[in-house]
Amino acid sequence: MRMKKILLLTFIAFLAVTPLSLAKGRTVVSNGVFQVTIEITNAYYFAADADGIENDIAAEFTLNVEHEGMYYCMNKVVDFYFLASLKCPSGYYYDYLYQFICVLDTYATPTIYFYNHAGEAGWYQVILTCYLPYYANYYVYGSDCFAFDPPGGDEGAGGPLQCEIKL
Ligand SMILES: [Ca+2]
Repeated sequence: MRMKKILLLTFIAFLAVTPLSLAKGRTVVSNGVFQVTIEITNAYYFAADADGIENDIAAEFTLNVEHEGMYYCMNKVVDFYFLASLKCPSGYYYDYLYQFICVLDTYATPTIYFYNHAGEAGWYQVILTCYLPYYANYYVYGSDCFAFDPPGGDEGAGGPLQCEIKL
């Protein structure tokens, strides 16, 4: 009994000291015909736009779109949605919805830029969710998350909030 308690406490202690930046992984979304795999590989802040303030966030991810399953697909074009979300230390969320249209088989390493969003000190989370069509009016979805703590303090607000994805 005592050993179980020690093991449980050790496990909890391990979870408590695991950095959030390690909590990342590959996410596979499949509708039985197409499979989309996403993984946020890195996220950081820097000065990306003309204001010169280090309050811009970049999140690099890998995107792999391929055919899956036994069904032959005549249409080689895949159409799906990406929700790019940024959670700030204050708890505010910024969500940007993108439509992706690509041909099979696609592998890309895009980068999401959140301009002028890093105005607070503390931990940020980038969450990328893929919505893949599944029959009419239904979607299958999956998310990948990357947490990071930009060094330094409060950089303050800069220009307007913008988001873009560059391939
Ligand atoms: Ca900026």
